[in-house]
Amino acid sequence: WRQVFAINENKFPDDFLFGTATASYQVEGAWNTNGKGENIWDRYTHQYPDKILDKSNGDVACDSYNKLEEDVRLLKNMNVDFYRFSVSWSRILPKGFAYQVNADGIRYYNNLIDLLISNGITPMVTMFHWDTPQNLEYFGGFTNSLIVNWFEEYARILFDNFGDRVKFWITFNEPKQTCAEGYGIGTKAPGYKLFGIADYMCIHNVLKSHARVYHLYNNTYKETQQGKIGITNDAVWSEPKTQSVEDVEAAERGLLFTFGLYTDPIYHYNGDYPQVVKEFVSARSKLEGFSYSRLPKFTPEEITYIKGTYDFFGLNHYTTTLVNNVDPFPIGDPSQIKDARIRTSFSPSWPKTASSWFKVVPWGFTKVLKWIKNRYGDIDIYVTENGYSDHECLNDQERINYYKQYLSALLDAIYDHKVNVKGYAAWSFLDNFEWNDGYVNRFGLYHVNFSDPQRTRTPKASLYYFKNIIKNRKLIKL
Ligand code: PNW
Repeated sequence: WRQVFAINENKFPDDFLFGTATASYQVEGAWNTNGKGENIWDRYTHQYPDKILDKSNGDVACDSYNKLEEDVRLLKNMNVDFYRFSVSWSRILPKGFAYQVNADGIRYYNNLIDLLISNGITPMVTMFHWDTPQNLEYFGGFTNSLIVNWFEEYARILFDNFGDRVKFWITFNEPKQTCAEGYGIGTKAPGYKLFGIADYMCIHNVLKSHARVYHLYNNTYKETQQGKIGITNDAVWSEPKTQSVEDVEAAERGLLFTFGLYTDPIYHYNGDYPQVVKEFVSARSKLEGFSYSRLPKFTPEEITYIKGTYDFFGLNHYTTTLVNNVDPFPIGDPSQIKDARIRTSFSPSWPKTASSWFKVVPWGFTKVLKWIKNRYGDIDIYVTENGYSDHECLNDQERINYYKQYLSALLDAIYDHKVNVKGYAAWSFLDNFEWNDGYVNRFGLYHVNFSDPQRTRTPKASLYYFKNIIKNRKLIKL
């Protein structure tokens, strides 16, 4: 029996789907072409080039807007089952609002979707991957609760135009990055710094927007269009730094603050934010002199409205941190870290990548998948991103090693812990605009030459490796 078990362990389930992923601002370019409106990443990179490692921007990026035929040919060559891409809100609605629809934007995504489908590739579409129309940011973007209406109007246009062919919808990609980095720490667009306040306002509205669009789809489109809808959150596994009770609790609290906060209201049986998050933010707010908690409260009706609004869960996973408990921080400016009373670090033994936030810890992937199943039940999980960053290179053996180890950890979750993982998307299809790291840090399976006006794509060694896994539907374990 051992032999049979060993074979099974290396084999992906028969219905397992392989794909690869990108996002509009990171690959499309054509930032002001054919009616596209300005978005917050256009504004941020143009206004504050110093915030980007090589002072670059996504004006041209991979020029995927103009290279759609070539890109689909490359995807076809990889043999992927699905391609995950995002729609640029301001390419569809240049002003952000629904009164002006850009016909060229509709045309572009129609062409992409049609070409994918005629090549046997399933489109998986993210509605929002961080690029809010600039017009909406003037009014507070995701800190304004009216965005629930603005997002619903945008989603309606996507369902009306593409829903006949798109069967996988992801409302938001990683609200944590939008909210905590965009409005809290201020390192990502729109670059506001009101940590522990604006980030909580943001997530409150993201969750309501997600639920509104889920209900819109469910009530109006699902019967005829027959698609699935979910959200993608990113989880960093939190490993206790020591086995002390305090650190073990702190690691769990770390996960609830960095992941449960964004996931519980939709996926937890009771809905709402995690109890420990509500308690810690409320207690800290009081100490700081607030007469209310900085974490907004959902009404019982809102909890019910948001709870269960999913058909699947999208997980982005890259890395792990060590977490330890800290005594209450001195009173000063609020922050989510002070609310959580945690400190994070890396073990010096973990292999580095090109990205400062990212070390290689494959077992963290198994643990986080197991944790998700324990907390949210036996839900369908699609890994919507996982991948490795290096500097420009074609013979990317470290990336191959990363995929080998992380896919092996994923198989452990499937076979040892019965986690229902249905698919996996490698981040990324192409080297692309890696946000604050510009074009310095690369995640692609295809190399892109950004100094060449043609943006020539060249397969890396990892492309051949990944292609082989897709072909054989199995992993040769380390
Ligand atoms: C994701 N973390 O962001 C994004 O969805 C992609 O657009 C991005 O290119 C990719 O990962 C690589 O950075 C993340 O700190 C950023 O764990 C940071 C983390 C996770 C995901």
